[in-house]
Amino acid sequence: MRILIAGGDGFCGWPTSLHLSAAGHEVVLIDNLMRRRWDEELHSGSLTPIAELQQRVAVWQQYSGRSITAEIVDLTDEGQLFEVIARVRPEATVHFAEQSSAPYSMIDASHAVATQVNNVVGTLNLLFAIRDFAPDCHLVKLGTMGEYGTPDIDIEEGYIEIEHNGRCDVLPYPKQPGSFYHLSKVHDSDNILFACRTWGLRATDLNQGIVYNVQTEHTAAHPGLVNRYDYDAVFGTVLNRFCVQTALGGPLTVYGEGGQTRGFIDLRDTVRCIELAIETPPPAGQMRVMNQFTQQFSVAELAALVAKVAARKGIEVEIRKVGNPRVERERHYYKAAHSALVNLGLKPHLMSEETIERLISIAIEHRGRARKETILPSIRWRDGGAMHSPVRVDGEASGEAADRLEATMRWRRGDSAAAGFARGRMG
Ligand code: USQ
Repeated sequence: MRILIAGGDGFCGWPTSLHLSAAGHEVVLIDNLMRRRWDEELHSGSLTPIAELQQRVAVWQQYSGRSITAEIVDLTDEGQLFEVIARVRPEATVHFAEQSSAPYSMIDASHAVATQVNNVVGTLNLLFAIRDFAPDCHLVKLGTMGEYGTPDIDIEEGYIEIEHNGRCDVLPYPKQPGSFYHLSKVHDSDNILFACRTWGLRATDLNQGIVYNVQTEHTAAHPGLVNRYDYDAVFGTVLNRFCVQTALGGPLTVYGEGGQTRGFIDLRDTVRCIELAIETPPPAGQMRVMNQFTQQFSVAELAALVAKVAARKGIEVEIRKVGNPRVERERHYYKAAHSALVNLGLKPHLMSEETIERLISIAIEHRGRARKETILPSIRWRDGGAMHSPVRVDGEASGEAADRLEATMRWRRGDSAAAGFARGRMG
């Protein structure tokens, strides 16, 4: 199949591009390299050294004998995007090309606006491009479990049957997202549903949980194919962060009570889920929704698991409850359906001590590259104020902590290159 992968240079996009190429599909990868620029803006970066996009693609060709076409395209540039869709006429498009960090979207007004403009405008342009140039194309869109929030009832896969005043209908499941990033995904879902209903497009919205692990068979095959490993407070996700924190001597930063419960998925299952979705397109006019995660854990459970695996490796790591920068429920009911992908054939890689041990080992191998000052959260979501965290990461001098605070305040005043950069994205 001819598959366009938007956002193919990122954490999920790159391994998915390799997986689909290895499976024999014709892959055209588009990306605006924004994820690498956010690293520069935040003075953070992947713990693992990652090759430039064109290098990666060249290594893949040498290693596998298969080619991936890579092009620099920004989805918010309607002209660029329309040209590529009209030329490639993809049979399926996988859309990862979004700002994916909740904390990034909560930094200040410019970052919230940049997130929503990038995500909502990019997706809208893609919908119009598909309508006009490839109307049979199956759009496979990465949504997020965070669209649902943490309601006090079971979460379904996209839709819920509701009985009201004696009548019954199947309606989109209510959404209570927890950040401007998660909200951008809700807006996307509404726009996609509308486009399917109005224009007869076909789409799958994959509400993905928190991805852990950094490797797939293909990214581990060659140093030039290595995937990113994020651990900073803005882009790093919780389990991967705990593994890097372990490698750096701790502590494991549990925000608040640690009862926050979420759906989790191994990166190896992410790439397989995308493949399963592509192989089974919904009929024209339908937006199918599948919850893409395999297990639920609370943050405290994960911290305990990582500490246990660390102890087995001879590393004592402290679990520390730190002030929660976010506004979220720290103890709550959580039960979310996730059978659709299993019904399509997914055989989950359930969370194992081996995977965690491997993540810690990779982190130890590259710990010299870690920027410790990026680990602690610096922005309070409630009011945008700076966190005065009592936590010290090993080796962090108090001067560095003060620098971080000062950088945060500069950011908030809007006189840094970072804020200017975010505003520039809107123009
Ligand atoms: N948390 C900690 N300590 C940390 C980091 C996080 O306790 O050091 C907690 C957070 O407070 C939160 C939970 O862990 O309750 C998850 O945080 P996260 O940063 O791992 O994930 P999140 O911000 O929810 O976002 C990530 C991805 C996003 C994706 C989402 C799926 O960055 O792209 O959409 O996971 S979901 O969470 O299901 O919405």
